[in-house]
Amino acid sequence: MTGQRTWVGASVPRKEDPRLLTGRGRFVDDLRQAGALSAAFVRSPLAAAQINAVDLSGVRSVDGVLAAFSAADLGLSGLTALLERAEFTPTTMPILAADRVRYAGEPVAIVVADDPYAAEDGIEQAIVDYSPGRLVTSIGDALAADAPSVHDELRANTFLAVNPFSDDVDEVFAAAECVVRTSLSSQRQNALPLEPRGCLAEWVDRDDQLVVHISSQVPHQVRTALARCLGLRERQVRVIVPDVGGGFGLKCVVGREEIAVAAAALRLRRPVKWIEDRREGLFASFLGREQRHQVRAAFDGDGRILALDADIRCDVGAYSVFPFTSGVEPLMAAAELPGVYQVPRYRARACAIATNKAPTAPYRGVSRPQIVLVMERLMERAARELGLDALVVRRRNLIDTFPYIGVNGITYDPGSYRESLDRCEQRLREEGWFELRDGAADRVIGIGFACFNERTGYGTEAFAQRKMSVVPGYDISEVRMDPGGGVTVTTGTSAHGQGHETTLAQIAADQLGLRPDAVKVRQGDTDQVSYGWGTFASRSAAIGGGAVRLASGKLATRIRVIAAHLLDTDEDNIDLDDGWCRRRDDPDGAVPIAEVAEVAYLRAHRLPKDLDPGLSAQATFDVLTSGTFSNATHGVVAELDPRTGQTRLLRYLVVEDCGVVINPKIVDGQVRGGVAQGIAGALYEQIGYDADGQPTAGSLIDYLVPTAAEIPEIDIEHLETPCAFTETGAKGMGEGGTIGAPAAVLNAVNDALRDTGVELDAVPITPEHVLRALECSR
Ligand code: MCN
Repeated sequence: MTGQRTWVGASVPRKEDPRLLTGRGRFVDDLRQAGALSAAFVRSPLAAAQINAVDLSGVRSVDGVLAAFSAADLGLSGLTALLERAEFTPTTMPILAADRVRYAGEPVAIVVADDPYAAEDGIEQAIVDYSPGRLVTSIGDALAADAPSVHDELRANTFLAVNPFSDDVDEVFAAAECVVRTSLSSQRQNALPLEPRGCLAEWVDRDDQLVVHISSQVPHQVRTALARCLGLRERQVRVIVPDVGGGFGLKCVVGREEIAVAAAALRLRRPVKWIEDRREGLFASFLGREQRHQVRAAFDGDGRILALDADIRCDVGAYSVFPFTSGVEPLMAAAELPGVYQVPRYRARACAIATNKAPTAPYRGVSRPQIVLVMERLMERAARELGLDALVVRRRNLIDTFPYIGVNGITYDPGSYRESLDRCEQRLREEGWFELRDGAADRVIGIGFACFNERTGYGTEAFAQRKMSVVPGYDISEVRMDPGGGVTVTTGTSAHGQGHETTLAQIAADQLGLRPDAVKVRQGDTDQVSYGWGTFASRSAAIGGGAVRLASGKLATRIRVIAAHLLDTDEDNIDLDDGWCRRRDDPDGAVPIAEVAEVAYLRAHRLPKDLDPGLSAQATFDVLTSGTFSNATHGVVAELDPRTGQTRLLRYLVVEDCGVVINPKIVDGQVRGGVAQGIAGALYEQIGYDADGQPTAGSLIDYLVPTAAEIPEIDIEHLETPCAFTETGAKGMGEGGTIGAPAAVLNAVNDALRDTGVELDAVPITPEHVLRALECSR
């Protein structure tokens, strides 16, 4: 046995918090490099236009400006993200717009100056001659017969159109006792990390390397993109990710601005820094979530689903992003729509539509907030049509035998779908919320539930099925012990708020018989981490944690071999525990792990004859199935104010199951943050566009980010169905809060509106929507 399970499962305080909470974190903008210059971007004021000429001579004469480059000056190839499927049309996102702009805010030139103020002054002197063109700002516009093309290569402004499930469902619908429909729409949102994007790039002669510090979730993928765009070898690019103040998916794609900054640093042979400002971040960064779903479901008289027929359209903006492509939203929505329910027949069409708006990235939850909204609305509608209780209808349809192979070809590993719903309902009943709702004649109160699963730990196989040309999946970890017994774990994951320095240390500590504070987790440096795919898709606990556990286990074996030699016994007779290697058969036979480390490096003559000096081990881990599904039920009590139309959440309960919980405190924090983002999507945040393609939210006055005053106390209860095929038994959970919240809130609001005859099926639910609905009953 290698160590005892003592740290996995414990709420170890986050190792990163002392520095982050006392202002001692080091984010990109904290990095000071002698002689560093500042960059800023000339951006298109128009959403669609030809560029006739770019004149930067006035920019270059501004005091403090050192250089200004247009696309022609830099001469870079753009980023082309590929899906290897015929239904996808590849397009290129140029690093700077050359002959055409496709969204308001698109970068046209980069200005480099002594300081950010001079760079901003420089921007104002740029003269760009545009010929405004026709534009499309909605799915409807983009698909119109006479619509202008966002890219000449695209037919009908469609990056991707798939028909992945094509059961002949029409006969089922014709014969079904109950058919319900939903036309669900969700708005465009900004992931809005606290720290905007940014980078600092410089060429280092000594290492023959471009070194780029960047706020990113995917350092190795940034390296590949930089090397390809700049004509360098991968070895000549080092990407370092310092502390990152959130990403939420926005930073798991590669930005064109960062490549332009690196190109400028190469040209000038000076360090160049760019920090996105909040306004740029709001409208010219990567957005997400704008979708329209037309879905019908056939039910039998008992409320069992017979078939599902879905048409899914995603407005993905002007460009396909590297490496995930513009296909990520429609492909995930179509593949995972059935969710926690047993759907025997399924037809889906899904497409990614180009519009003259900022491109989209896979924002936390990626399409699952929307598909859960769809399924949960369908459950409620069917129940209403059939005169059944909506929770009863859910229970009749929940997947209840595992593993379950869905109509979508996905294998669902065991979870607690029914138990989480039962428990959530039971708690809200015991607390008297149903009585309050039914008894308070002078108040408008509703209760909403959302049952869902979260596919996590996508391995190589799952991404290969999506037919990405760059296929993420596995992770590699190396665990090294130094001569003093200290441990460094490298991981290819790249935390940006998730607390991996703590949780991955807990996993290693258990294997090595050490305390987590003896383990340092090193991530986010392509020269120091062997290889990895970064942090997204709630993969780090399941896949990164698996690699860490395997590598630590290998190192533990090596330590036991040396200890056994020193203690004159067999390695099987050695336990690693609390810093010691102990003989099982003799309480007095023990040697400190630190002494084993010292022998391994400094007194190698004491090692067993066939053992090399040093203490390190490496391992790779991948998930070779469809992934692992965590699950949850959210229960919400909402009260509507009939005078203002405001929605106030009185109670928020999450009953969730992410398998073995490595660190309950961190998991609870993830759930709470996720729910807050989900509530933001349900009730507040929206990036709108006017008819000219101008974003209507240019500051945080217009983009309504909820504060602590709007977010209720979030109560969390855990169930635990260990995953059979991850090394730790953990399933991922980093997106679940965001996935379940919009549906639970929308269901609660619709429940409150039950006497009005109005059902809402769009988010955000604004006070206007609520007031209009309430007026129907007056
Ligand atoms: N964890 C655990 N036990 C489990 C599962 C997870 O203790 N059974 C811990 C993990 O060890 C990790 C955290 O919970 O410390 C989240 O783990 P996981 O579900 O594996 O997700 P990732 O670490 O891969 O994070 C990605 C996920 C995604 S996809 C987005 S988007 C997201 C998120 O996490 N963006 C975030 N959480 C975020 N949190 C912050 N603060 N900032 C972001 O940008």
